[in-house]
Amino acid sequence: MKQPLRVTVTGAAGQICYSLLFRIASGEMLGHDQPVILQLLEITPALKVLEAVKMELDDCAFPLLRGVVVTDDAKEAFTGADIALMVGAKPRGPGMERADLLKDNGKIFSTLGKVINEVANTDIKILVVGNPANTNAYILAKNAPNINQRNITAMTRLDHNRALHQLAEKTGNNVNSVKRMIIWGNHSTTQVPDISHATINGDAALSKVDESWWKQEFMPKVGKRGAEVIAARGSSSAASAANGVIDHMRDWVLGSEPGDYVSMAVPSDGSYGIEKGLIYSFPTVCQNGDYQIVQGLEISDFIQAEMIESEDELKSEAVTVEDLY
Ligand code: NAX
Repeated sequence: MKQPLRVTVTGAAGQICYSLLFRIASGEMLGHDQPVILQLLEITPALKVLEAVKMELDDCAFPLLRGVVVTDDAKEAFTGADIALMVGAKPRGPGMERADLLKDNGKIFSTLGKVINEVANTDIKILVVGNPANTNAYILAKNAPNINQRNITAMTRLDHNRALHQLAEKTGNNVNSVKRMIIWGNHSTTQVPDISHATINGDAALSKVDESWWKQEFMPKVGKRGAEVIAARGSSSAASAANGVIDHMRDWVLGSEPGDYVSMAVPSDGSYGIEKGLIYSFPTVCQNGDYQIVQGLEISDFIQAEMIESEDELKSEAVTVEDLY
């Protein structure tokens, strides 16, 4: 039997985690032969609810779950962690500007970045989910210089999965017949859901749909899907976000499907002209516990302009929060 991996999860008493934790404990994220210890972090007022979540985890009698730590002490939560899922953040309140959200949540990620820098394994794999996810990851990275910077990522896998479904539904196919979907850029409405390289049962996706559909319906639909769910549900996507976390981390650790791409927001290495260091969503392939940005894709002028708009948004977000790093 393998040694247990320690998985730190922040915001563990929240909506997303109520779906996420049980799937990690059942082996869906790291494999059905991989024991785990969950190290759950919350703010003090949420500890009572988190204790109840622990009771339910205990009551599932998951064979792979070797321990659950419940704490409001960030040092305790990140010590020895192999993986960190950074879900905890404040939701955007009524009348709150994006800049206020950036600053408020940015503070959480500068504080936790410093703690991670001090106590975590330097090769810890980090996924930021709490919004604004890309810029929170950027702040975290700047505050955690000792950590392998490649391993500080943000989630666009939910956007990727939303895009797979929309294209599959439109063309009357199963999602698993759609390959090489790409989300470029920021996890925001400037994201670029790109089907230029996608295939459906091996055929070019662009040959199966009208240009007007993918530019005027598909792209805005995917970009605004989060708001559509909020309008219908009264709160933001939770189970589908948890599923995105599972997919992102499972593929990173265990490998993505050969021949397919998965979208991950990762520190730019300058690929496709994107400013180095920005946490930008790229098509990637994962193997041996690492990811590589897919290189050499031909980019149309239309997509290029969209990619730059999303990059510009990330640059301006970075300026808004520059006092946090
Ligand atoms: P909830 O409000 O249900 O849960 C958030 C939890 O974080 C709360 O229990 C809160 O006490 C905790 N928290 C706040 N500050 C903390 C801190 N400093 N340390 C530890 N825990 C802290 O939100 P939920 O629906 O679970 O969503 C969590 C985050 O995910 C939000 O920022 C949300 O906007 C974001 N999302 C990101 C998505 C993505 O694709 N990247 C999609 C879904 C979601 O919108």
